[in-house]
Amino acid sequence: MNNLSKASLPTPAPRSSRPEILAEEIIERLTYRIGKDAKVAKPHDWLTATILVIRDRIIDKWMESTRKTYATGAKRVYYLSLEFLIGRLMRDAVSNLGLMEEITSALTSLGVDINVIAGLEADAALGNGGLGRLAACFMESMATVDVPAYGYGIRYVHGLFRQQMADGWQVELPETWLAHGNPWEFERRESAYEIGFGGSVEFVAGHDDTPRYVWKPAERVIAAAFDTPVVGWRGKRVNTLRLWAAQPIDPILLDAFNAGDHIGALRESNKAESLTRVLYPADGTPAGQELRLRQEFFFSSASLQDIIRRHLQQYDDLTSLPDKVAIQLNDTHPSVSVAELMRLLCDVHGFEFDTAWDITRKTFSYTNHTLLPEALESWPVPLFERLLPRHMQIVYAINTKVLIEARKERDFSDVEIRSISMIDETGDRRLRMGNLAFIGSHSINGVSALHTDLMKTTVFADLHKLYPNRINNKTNGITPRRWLMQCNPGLTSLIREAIGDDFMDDAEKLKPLEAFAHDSAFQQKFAAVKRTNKIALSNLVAQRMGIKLDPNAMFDIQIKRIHEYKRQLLNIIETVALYDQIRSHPELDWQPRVKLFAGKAAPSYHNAKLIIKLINDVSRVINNDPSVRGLLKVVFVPNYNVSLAEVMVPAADLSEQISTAGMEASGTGNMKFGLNGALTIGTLDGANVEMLDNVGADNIFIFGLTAEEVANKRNDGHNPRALIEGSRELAQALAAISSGVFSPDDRTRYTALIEGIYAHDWFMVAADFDAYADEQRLVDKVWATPSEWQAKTIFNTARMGWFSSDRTIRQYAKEIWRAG
Ligand code: B1N
Repeated sequence: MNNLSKASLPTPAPRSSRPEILAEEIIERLTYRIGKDAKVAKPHDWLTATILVIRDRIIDKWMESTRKTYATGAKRVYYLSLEFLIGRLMRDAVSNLGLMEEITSALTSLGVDINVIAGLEADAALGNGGLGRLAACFMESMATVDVPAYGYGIRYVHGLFRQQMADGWQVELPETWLAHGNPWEFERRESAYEIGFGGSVEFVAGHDDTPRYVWKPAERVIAAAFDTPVVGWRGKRVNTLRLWAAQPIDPILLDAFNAGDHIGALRESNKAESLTRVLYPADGTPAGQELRLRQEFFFSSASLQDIIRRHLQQYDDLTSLPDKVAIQLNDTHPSVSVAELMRLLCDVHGFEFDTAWDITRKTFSYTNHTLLPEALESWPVPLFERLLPRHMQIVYAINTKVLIEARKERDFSDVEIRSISMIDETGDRRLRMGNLAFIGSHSINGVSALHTDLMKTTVFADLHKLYPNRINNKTNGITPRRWLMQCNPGLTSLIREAIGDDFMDDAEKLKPLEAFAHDSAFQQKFAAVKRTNKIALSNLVAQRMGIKLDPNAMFDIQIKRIHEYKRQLLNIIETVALYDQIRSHPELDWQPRVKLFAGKAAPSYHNAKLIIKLINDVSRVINNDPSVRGLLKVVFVPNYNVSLAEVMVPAADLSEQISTAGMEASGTGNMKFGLNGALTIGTLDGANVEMLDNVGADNIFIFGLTAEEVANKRNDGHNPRALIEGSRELAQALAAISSGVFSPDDRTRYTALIEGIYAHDWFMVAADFDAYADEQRLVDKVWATPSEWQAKTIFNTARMGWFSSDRTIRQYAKEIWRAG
């Protein structure tokens, strides 16, 4: 089509937001898109029809945003992440478009309850935990602060597994978010790329006689694009989340089929599609299988080919790539991109190695999310070389360049050279993806102040010495739209009544709420909102688990992945100790508590699964003991996901953020709770440190060893046995668990788990126990004076605005991307 005929095309009329029109359109979609009569339509049909109507309101803004970026020549930001933990989209989209009242009333006029259909939407659980949820918050904030951005990831057919309890044990079931179709996504058949694996590298003479390396892959699959719009607050900008699905080059091998091999005819096709079928359920635990490396390369290559195509279409020349493109690597999972961009620039687009290297480093930046040695990705060299032979050559070439620079110009020692090398030679040779990402980027950021400091002194100490200006901090944030306005409408209304609407556009404008902290009428209203949220959670728990909760009790909540460093074990051991105390001293003034837990364990993580079982065992005993009835309850809520968090976070009085200091890079659940007025009990770890700075020492319960003390204890030798013998409460709780008080059916179930605490106590459970237990009694004391508790609660909400992901994204845009 030529431009003349394009110019004369009719443009669709802008969509109305009047409830009558919305209602009419919902019926129209139901009839003509879904093919259902309103009289027999199922709730799911109403949901799909409603989403289709909302989607139309997004599309106009989406196209407008894309056109604006093109017309202004603005820099585009690409966020490459193997995970996007989105949750449900409908409420988010409607609320950000400012159409909540209109859609609600349109549906009401049709006899449909928006809350009922909203509850049917499947969670998009394309992530494991904090890292994936951060990517989702960032997508929403980039649209909100008007950064032209694309998220790139994988369209997993099965997201994070569903967790069920069987006799208190975690059982994993497949998750099927696409079962009812996905009305949010647009398949872009024109945006498809070939992705190669294996094969060999040939050295050929190019057409102008310059020698070129050419990779001849043995296997190829197609990456097909699926786009989901991401609406910013007040619908300002709509960005794109582009997820790749693997498809076979040939859907069926007809020769084989005709020869009667009906299964073999589909083998290639199945193999291709299995590439993007499931999300790896490991969070901070290594997932070192070949399929994982294939997934990483698959989405990296597809994204880079797409970025290059878009850039060339507009600018015609890749020399300007770093001026117009910023690529953020979300941890090392997409870090093979560094080698892939080099390959595309040198082998496909004819750049000299040094020029390509300059472009590459200026284009990439990398976020590190963990320092745990076992979570740092590395691949066996033979595996990497077999799958990506050309990339292996490029990695060696880069490594040579860097090591020579370090040795010749900087006089680095052998030890330092070994630590900056991309190849780890301590055992079997492995490619260190963290070093590749670091070396290939102009910016490397940590996710909290403490974590960034530790990066400089631990894993990246020598690379930091070589490139001292690259490491910087960008403390994580959360979107206040989902994590306050949508999940806690009661609190949102109350804040609006008190201080007006400014905070809705700038979370730091929650500050004026401080003035109400000691206002007893306001305190009571704040408490009433909390109580309503606690009743909503109690109803959910009653419905799903048949357990009755008392909304007057303190709701003490720990929700996050189950991991030894996050110390759910410390929490449950302290719960056992409290149980003993209450029974020994029933005459004391105990404050009623409900201890709530939720979270998934990596399927292969034995101790994490055992900790879930322990929580359930303890829960059964305590909840059935009449001597603590009304004072203590323990609940493990199954299948933690984003939607469950949206109910639990607003209902919390106390937020447990008790990781071993130095091990939680940031945490983001801590921020969600604080914003919703829960008080935190926590260690000086990750972003807790900055929460302390922001809310003030009077409004947070900090206990335990510092990161430095933990490191010293580990170096100088730690004697947990002696410590335990000196702490009666701890010793008794450990003895009870270890001897089978909570597992009469298998008395040695927890013996080895508890023995680990006696033997080495790597996670400092024994070392921190007394400080934790004492702090919990202080929590009780404050809780006993409601006006005091309420004031602290209000200070938390008022002072958490800095943790908005809008602030984080503005810092990335200004200091790393130079965009927006
Ligand atoms: O990233 C979050 C932080 O708030 C958390 O503290 C941190 O633990 C989390 C391998 C990870 N770090 N590393 C991972 C996830 C999946 C995987 O396969 C590692 N997740 C974090 C956001 O910064």
